[in-house]
Amino acid sequence: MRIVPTLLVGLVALSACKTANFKGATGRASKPNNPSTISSVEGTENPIVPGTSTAATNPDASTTTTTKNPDGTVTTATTTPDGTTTTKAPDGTTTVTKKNADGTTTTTTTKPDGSTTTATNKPDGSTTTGTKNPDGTTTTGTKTPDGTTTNTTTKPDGTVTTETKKPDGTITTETKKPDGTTVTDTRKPDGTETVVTKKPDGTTTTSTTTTKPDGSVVTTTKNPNGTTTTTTTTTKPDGTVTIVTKNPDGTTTTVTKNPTGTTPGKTPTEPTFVECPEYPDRMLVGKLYQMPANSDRVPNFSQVKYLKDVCLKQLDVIDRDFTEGFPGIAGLVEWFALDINWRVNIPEDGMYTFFINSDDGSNLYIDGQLVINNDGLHPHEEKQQLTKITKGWHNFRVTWYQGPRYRIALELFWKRPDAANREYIPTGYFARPTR
Ligand SMILES: [Ca+2]
Repeated sequence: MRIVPTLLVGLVALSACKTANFKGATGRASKPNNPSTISSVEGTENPIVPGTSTAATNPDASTTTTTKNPDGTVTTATTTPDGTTTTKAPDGTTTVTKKNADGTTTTTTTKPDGSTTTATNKPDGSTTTGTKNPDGTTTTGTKTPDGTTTNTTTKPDGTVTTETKKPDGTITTETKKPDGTTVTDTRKPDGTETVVTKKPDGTTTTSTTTTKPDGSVVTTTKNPNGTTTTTTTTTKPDGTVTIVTKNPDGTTTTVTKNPTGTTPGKTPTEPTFVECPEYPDRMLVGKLYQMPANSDRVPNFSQVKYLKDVCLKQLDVIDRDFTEGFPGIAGLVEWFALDINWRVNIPEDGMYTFFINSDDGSNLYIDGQLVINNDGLHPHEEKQQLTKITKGWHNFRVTWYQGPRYRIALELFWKRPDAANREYIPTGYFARPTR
């Protein structure tokens, strides 16, 4: 019976592609099993006792170890005389581990969703992995003994992204687009970020962003024509943001914004995103998620990290810099997504035109049906749709994400039947989502 936990540990290690561990485990498991286990199953209908494993030698001299897991599922591992092991896990994942003549070990994992990952471990300790996903993207990764990891992702449209992480914390992301544009983004542990954009026409733009000890952020951009633009963004403790731009012609532009993004002189309003209060109950409820950098669309919310619920009164975020973050998460200004739900009491039957303007992508759903798709990584962009809708309560949902800092926009308008102009949907028609 002692063999069982050893085998299970080996299988867990295998799924993490640690071939060395797996080799040790199968080496033991392929020996004749604990005799008491074998004798206990002889003559029974089901030859496998829960929580035990049995080993059998096949006509081709391979050995199959069948393990019945405590939950009733079965895992099988077959080892051929040349040392190749094939494991079938209860979830349908198949793993093949092969020792190659050159001393490397190759582990191929095929998941039920059709994705295939191949990992090669070399004797020098380096690892190379390759993954083919069902959506057509392929990812290859290497890890060298010094700790540098490189991941290259190729999309069906030909875009190739290579991310390199060095042991000192420097992250370089190089994106080659099908049109020939190359964007290289280098982030150092001290917060310095350099973005070099090379266009097919040979022009190069280099933009370096550094954070000064006083907290101000300075971006220096070398334009293709040799001129330089310098932008200094300073955020005061009260949330006021000052952006000073030194233009190539020697002029200076200064823009000051209060914490809500409006310029002084306008009536200051409350922050856009607040903790959800008990009252009033007319607010929109947004589930806030953190998403991976370089995402190019609204995420599948089941695959990203949920952070918290935040509330907002209206979708009236005019295109602006977003520097204030969220209540309790002040630093979150990029690579986040919101799943916003509320109800709208439509005042009369008729044809309504909805307009959604966002930076970056967004989608509008009414009663679960996609009405406007404005998705993608883009500056503020508006789409509209004429929609027939009946009087009474309807479930509204807007999904939205913010790509790289700092620009955001999120506005939803309607034009009522026979109305001359569009407007934000008056908050008097709003209620919280039922749930
Ligand atoms: Ca943006």
